[in-house]
Amino acid sequence: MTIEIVSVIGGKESSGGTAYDSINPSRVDEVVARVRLADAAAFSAACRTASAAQREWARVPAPVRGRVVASIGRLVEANAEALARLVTREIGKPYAEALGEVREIVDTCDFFLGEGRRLYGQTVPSEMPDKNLFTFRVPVGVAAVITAGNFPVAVPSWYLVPALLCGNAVVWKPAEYAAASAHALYRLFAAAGLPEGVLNLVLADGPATSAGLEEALGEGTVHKVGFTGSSAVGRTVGELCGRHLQSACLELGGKNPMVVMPDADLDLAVEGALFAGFGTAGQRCTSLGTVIVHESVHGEFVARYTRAVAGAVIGDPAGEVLCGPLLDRRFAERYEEYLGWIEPHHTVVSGPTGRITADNPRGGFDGAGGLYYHPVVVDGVRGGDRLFMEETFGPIVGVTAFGTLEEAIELANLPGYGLSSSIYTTDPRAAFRFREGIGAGMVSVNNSTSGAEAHLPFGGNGKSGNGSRQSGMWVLDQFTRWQAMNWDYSGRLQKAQMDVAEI
Ligand code: UN1
Repeated sequence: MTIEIVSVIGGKESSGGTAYDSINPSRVDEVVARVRLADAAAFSAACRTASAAQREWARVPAPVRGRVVASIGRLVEANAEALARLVTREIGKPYAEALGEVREIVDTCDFFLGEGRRLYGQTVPSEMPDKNLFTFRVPVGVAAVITAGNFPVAVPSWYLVPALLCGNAVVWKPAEYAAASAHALYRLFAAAGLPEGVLNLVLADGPATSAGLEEALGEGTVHKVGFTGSSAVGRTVGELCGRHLQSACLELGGKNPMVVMPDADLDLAVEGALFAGFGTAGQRCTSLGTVIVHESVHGEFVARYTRAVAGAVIGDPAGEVLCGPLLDRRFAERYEEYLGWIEPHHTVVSGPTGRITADNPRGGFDGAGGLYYHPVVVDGVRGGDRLFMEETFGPIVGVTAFGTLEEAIELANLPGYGLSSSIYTTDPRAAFRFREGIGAGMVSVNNSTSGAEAHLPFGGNGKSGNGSRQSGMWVLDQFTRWQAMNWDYSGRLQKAQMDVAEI
């Protein structure tokens, strides 16, 4: 069944726009949704609508906004399976993972519904008598939220839920190739009782979004941008915001390392490398980039990893598979370019590479018109190789060997990303030294690089982001600003720094 979807601004469906088909990557000739893409003017109009609606929304008491968040959570829970099925159909994410992704929205709502009753400010001692100091969290205003399609519903909820809870209005621009999933989530949010204009869905392509965003920033109708996507686009978004003195919360790419120490449980490490490398077809920002394995266990690790990859089930994401198709045609094209980064001094230990087709099948599986690719493990990558340094969004993992922990840490930091990282060891000293030395925002010990829980700070450094953090209470600093208040009841003018009380 093909559905027709359009942007929703101020509660009204907007007509017109360029036609775009969101396809099923498991069968590329199946259209999931016929989408109308809005232009830049529609984007900036949505920001004006949001700006007008935000003032009233900010006056709704935070505990009441928390109740709306609670309703969103219950509605998502009640529709979890249908939403997960749609995600699987539209982006090819294995159903179990899609259901987990929907669960992550519910977890996010559960966390923030209580925050509506906290959203604490502080009382702060004054340096003068008869004077009290306070802090308040105030909403930023309008948040423009621009999200990728690899997590088409959970990652948007990381922005939408806290932004709305804090009293902001939102203009949400999801990835076009995940428009149907986004639209379904939008409808659940709207059904929870948000006033019109508080959450707006704008379906648009990149150029229209950046032109519309620039206009809105210039008009002063956007006060925060939440962006999840590539490091290259993130840089542009950050520049745009900086020019208008607004800030962005950037969640960008990763080249996430996994260090395997000589004392590691190798089977556990292999299991972690299999999931982080090839779950979601390697298309998480937290997916595994390179395994950095101690030279004494390198051969054994590669042998076990190769066996595990050979046995991994790839196929229809509606079934029980590790790896489905790539997200969309453009990701498949880009992934084929990454395969060109394999160099003569590398050894493809999992092979063959490329698309799974009748001519290049995997076991009996011929991919049947889907964007399915062989999982690739490349041994012998070296620091400085393109494959070692740059994110490859897809099912390809590099392996390299190291001698000392210091070397491993240096290699792990070398690509200059800093999102997720992991170490497998039974030695707590190695684990803590790794944590101290690694530049990543997230560190796992004896667990894979992907699969962060929804209430820890999520985010990266370096090429992975601008240090902003999503999730948990830390994201409140993205969607509120601190307001300081002082109240002097001395009845005279007490001057700070000049009238400090003496003892
Ligand atoms: C992403 O790919 O943008 O930690 C987010 C994880 C997931 C989120 C990934 N919870 O792998």
